[in-house]
Amino acid sequence: MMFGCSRRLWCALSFLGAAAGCRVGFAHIGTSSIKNQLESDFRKTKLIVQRNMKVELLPALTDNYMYLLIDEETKEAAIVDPVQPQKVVEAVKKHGVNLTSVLTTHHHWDHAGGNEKLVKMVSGLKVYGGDSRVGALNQKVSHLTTFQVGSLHVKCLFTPCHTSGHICYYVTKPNSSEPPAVFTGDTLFVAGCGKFFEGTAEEMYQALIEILGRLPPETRVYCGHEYTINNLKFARHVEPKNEAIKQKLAWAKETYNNGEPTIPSTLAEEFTFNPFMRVREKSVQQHAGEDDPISTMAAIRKEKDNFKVPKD
Ligand SMILES: N[C@@H](CCC(=O)N[C@@H](CS)C(=O)NCC(=O)O)C(=O)O
Ligand SMILES: [Zn+2]
Repeated sequence: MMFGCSRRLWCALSFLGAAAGCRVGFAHIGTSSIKNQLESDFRKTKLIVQRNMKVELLPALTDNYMYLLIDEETKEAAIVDPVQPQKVVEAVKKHGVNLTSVLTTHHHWDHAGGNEKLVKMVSGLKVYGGDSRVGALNQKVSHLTTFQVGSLHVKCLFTPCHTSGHICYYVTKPNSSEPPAVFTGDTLFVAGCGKFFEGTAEEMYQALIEILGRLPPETRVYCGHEYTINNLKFARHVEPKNEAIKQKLAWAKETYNNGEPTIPSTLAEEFTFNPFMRVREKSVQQHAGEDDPISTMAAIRKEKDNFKVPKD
């Protein structure tokens, strides 16, 4: 019931937000910040519990996610892309953990825009990132830099394209049989990928296929935005006969309508329904009218940039 109300009000407000005509930095505008507030209050948090690590999904703004990563052994924690610091501090308190690290995927406002405030609220934070444009950065990382959050191992994966300094964070617990986690920011989304603002199709191919695609298939994918439904509608347009896309879309609609996150997926799943991870498949290449994976990547990204998302 609550959902229906919030959702209708959101639609009205999002029209006002769209009329204001802005993208990055939109939360500074009055109507949009009300919209952000409503939307992220409605969206539920979700806790993924493993024996050695917990990940709490914290919805932020309209469709962003922040992630609280907890090492169960030491109760040390890290936060990924803390754009709304007050919510982070509340989650840290609720779990009774020691927040030591900020993992920043890229410098865009909707991801790194809370860093400066958070370092004032919590002392001694290590702020990781791969781009000097990241606010409050004090631990600059590059490809294959490693560090720890308590007993958890974090490996930085440099995936330039959406931005030229984008980093994904791959997290494992040594000697554990449980699935690893990868925080993919705006490089890999569930069933999609980020826009190529500062890079090329070749770089996105490298990121999705050669780097992320080579992680263990059971790795859980925690991405920067709740874009799953729109991404799957585009995926269906690319591959109308793909059953994995149809099934995932039906599941995502139901999940989203319950106010629940559609995240995480796994890398194995992504290879079944994400067109940008399927650029080596004949069906995707034929749709694009291309015969190699990188030209296909370029063509479908361009097509998605102009795709009018159908209502159903
Ligand atoms: N299509 C987005 C528009 C916002 C946008 O451009 N998002 C950026 C990340 S902040 C992006 O890379 N989107 C990927 C895409 O639209 O395929 C939406 O559904 O709201
Ligand atoms: Zn973003």
